[in-house]
Amino acid sequence: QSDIRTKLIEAFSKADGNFISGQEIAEYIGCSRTAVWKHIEELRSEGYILEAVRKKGYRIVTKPEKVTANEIQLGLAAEVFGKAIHYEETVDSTQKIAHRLAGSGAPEGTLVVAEEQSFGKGRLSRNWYSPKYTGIWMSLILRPNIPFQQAPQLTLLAAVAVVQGIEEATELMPGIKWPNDILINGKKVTGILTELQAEADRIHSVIIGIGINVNQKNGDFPEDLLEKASSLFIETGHQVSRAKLIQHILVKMEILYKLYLEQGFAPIKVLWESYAVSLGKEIKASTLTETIHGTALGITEEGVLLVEGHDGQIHNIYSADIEL
Ligand code: BT5
Repeated sequence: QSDIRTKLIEAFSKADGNFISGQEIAEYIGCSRTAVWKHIEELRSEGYILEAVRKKGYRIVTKPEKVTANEIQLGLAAEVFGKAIHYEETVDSTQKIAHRLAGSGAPEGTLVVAEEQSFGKGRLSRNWYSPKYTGIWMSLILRPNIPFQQAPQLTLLAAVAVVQGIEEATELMPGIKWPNDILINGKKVTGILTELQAEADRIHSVIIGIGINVNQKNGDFPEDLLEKASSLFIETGHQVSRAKLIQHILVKMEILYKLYLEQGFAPIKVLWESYAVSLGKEIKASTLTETIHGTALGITEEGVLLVEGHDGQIHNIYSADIEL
C-alpha cells in the first residue's frame, strides 16, 4: 500500500508539475489504472490538489502544507509557547510523546505536533480520529503552580484559546460545549484532552492535547462520525492553513495562561461563558454513574458544571458527556 503511495509521489515529483498520464503512472508503479485512480483519490483526501485533464493525465498543483517546527515558528508571535517544538510525521499519540518529554524535563510551552496519529486518544480511552495532513494534532506541556484540583480549568482555558484562534484564522464563530468540545453548526470540530503528571497534590506538568479537524472534506469522516463531526474546510468552503491556525492558538493561549496565573480563573470564566452553547438550555449529562436531565445553569469558580435537575436539585458535574 504505502509502497505504491511512495512511487506515486515519486512519479509526480519526476514530472515536476507537468502532466503525466494514468497509463504512464500505472506502468511506473506496476499496477492497474483503476488502482492509480484510487490512490490519487486518497492523495486528494490528504490535501493534495491534483488537476486531471482528459488525454493529458494528472498533475500536482499543490502539495499539502506541513506543520513542521519551521512552518509553525516562522512568524510566531508567542514568547514561550512553541519555542520548543517536537515534530513527527506519524505518531501513535502526541499525548504519549508529550508525557515522555515532560517526564524528562521539557520546559513549559514545549509543543508536540504530528501530521497523523495512529492511536489518537479521547477521554475515557476513546479513539480520536487523526488522519494525515488534514488536521491539527498537538499537545502542549504546561507547568503551572496550582493545586491539581484546578487543572480542569486549563481545559476550559484551552477551549477559549482555540475558539479565539479559529475566529482569527477564519470567519467562523465556534461555540464551546462543556467541558471540551468546540462546535460549529452543532458539529464537533475540536476535542481537548487534559492530562496530569502529579505527585501527592503537586503538579509536575499538565499536558493539553488539542485535536482540530481542519481540511477534511465532506465524506472524509468515518461512518460513525459523519453526523457529528465537521471540519473548518467543510464549514468555510476553503482550505485553512494549519500552521497559521496553530500560531494563532499558541498566541491566544499564552495570553490567557498569563492572565490565569496572575488573576485566577475568574477572567477566563467570563470569556468561556461568552462562548458556551449549552448554558440555560435543557441538557442530558451522562456521568460514569448516572444520567441527569436538566438545565445547564453555568460553571462554578472551579470550572465545574452546574445542572438543575427536573426535581429542582442542583448537581455539580465534574466529568460527563453532554447532549444538547
Ligand atoms: C476528546 O475526547 O474530544 C479529546 C480529543 C483529544 C484529541 C487530541 S489530538 C492531540 C492529542 N493527542 C491525542 O492522542 N489526543 C489529543 P472525547 O470528549 O472523549 O471525544 C471522543 C469522541 O469524539 C469519540 O468517541 C468520537 O465519537 C468523537 N471523535 C473521534 N474523532 C473525532 C474527530 N476527529 N472529530 C470529531 N469527533 C471525533
